[in-house]
Amino acid sequence: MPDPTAIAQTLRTAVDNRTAIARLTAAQPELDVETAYAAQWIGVSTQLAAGERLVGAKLGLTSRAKQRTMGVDVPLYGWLTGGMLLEAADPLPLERWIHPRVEPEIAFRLGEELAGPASVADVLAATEGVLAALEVIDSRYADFSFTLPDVVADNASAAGFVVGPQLRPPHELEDLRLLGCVLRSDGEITHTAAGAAVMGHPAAAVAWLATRLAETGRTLPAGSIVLSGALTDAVPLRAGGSVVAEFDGLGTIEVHA
Ligand code: OOG
Ligand code: MG
Repeated sequence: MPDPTAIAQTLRTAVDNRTAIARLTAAQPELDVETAYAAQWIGVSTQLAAGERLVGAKLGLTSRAKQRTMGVDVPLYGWLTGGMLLEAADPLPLERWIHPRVEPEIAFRLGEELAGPASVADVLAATEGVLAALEVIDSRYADFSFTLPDVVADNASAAGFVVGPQLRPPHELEDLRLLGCVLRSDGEITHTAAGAAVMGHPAAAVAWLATRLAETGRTLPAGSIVLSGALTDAVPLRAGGSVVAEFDGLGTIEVHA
C-alpha cells in the first residue's frame, strides 16, 4: 500500500510549487480511500504543527451536479484551517493557487459539539446559525482529474472560503431545502439551485460527516464551521474576474480577483 506520509509530502510540494501533478492513482492504482484519509490527516496535521488552526470541516461532492462533473459519485470530507478563511472585500489571493474555482455552499456554524451518528434534526439542534459561503477549490491535480482516493488525499481540493454577512439560526429560515441560490460569474448568471441539491437537505451532509467521524471516535467541536458542499458546479476564478452568489435569506457574497 502507498505510504500516506509520502503522499502528504507530494501534495504539499504541489501546493508550495503551485504546480499541478498527475493523479496519484495513475501510478498507484492500489491507493484506497482509508489510506487516502490517513494521508489527508497527515497533511492537515503538518499545517497545524506549523501554527495553523483547525476551524472546521468541508463536505465535497454532495450534489449530483458536482458528482457528475467530477466523475465521482460519493461524498467526501476534508478540513478547514484558519489560513483558508478569506475576506470578500479583499481581492482573492490568486498567487497562492494553481487553477482556482469558486462554488456556492450553505455553511453551518455549530453552537454545540456534534457527535455522530447524527440526523438532520440533531444537526439543526446543534447549529448556532447558517451562513452563505463561497468556497475556493484548487485541486492539486492537473485538470481537476481525480478519483475518490486522489481527491480525499488532497483534502477535498480545499483552498479557501468566504462566509456571508448573515448568521441565521435555522428556525428563522423557512426550509433549508428550498433555500435558493443564484450564482453569477463576471456578471452573467451561470447556475441556480436550491438547498435540496445537497443530499436532499444540506444538514443531511453535515449529519453524514458526523456519522462518518464517529466511526473513528471523532466529533465536530462547538464553534466549527462546516461547508455542506457545493450546490452547483464551480466556476473558474481568473484575474479581473468576479463571482457573486445570492442566497435567499442569507444575503449576497461577492468575490473578485
Ligand atoms: C472536489 C471538492 C468538491 C464540493 O463542494 O463539492 C467540493 C473538487 O470538485 O475538486 O468541495
Ligand atoms: Mg466545496
